[in-house]
Amino acid sequence: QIKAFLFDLDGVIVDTAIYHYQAWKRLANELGFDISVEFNEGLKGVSRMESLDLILAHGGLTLSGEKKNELAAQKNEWYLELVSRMNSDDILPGVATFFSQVRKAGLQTALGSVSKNAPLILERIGMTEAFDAIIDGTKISKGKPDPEVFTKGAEELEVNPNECVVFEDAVAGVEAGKRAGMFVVGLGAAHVLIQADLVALSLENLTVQEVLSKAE
Ligand code: B16
Ligand code: MG
Repeated sequence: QIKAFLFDLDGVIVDTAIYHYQAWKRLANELGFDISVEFNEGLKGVSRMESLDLILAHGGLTLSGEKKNELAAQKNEWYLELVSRMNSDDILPGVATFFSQVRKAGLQTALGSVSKNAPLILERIGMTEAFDAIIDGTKISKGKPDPEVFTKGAEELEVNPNECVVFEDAVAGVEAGKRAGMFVVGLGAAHVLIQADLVALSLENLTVQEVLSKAE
């Protein structure tokens, strides 16, 4: 029986992927190269430092740990400038309706994000109270596709992995949910999120009953 829904943040509740992309692109450009939208797909759900490593490798650069910390801090500063303008209008379509159905169904909720900025973003959009547990980048040591973020979520809610459904838009996140032993709903394109148990375009295209009927 399903007892909890675990949600990714970026791409599921809000679209911060665009801001991450803009900030990383700005950094790459300053370093003398560019990153494409396609390349950015591979950064979704990946931690800040791992993302930087992928970007530097893409640009053919090898830098010292000190320089990398500096660049990661610079990217985060640009990212926070963009995020600081967010408000409840940035909540993705269908999220509010879906969450009211979740509550009516008596399910528990957790956030499973590898972003260290997740609590700040939840505050900005006024959704902190919507979650019974919040797992963010400060509580984990490994980013997606490692299952840690979702395993910790289940632990905090005191439920078993097979009682959880994960909602994810990223390839790495879907893999993390599967490795945690959970039912995974992929939000996006079915040919991209091939590991997901169920795929829909967004939460707007789903009902809680539909998810429960497939997951149970
Ligand atoms: P930060 P999620 C992830 O969030 C993003 O998808 C990924 O692009 C980002 O690098 C990562 O958080 C770390 O974010 O730099 O804010 O700590 O998808 O797990 O909600
Ligand atoms: Mg995501």
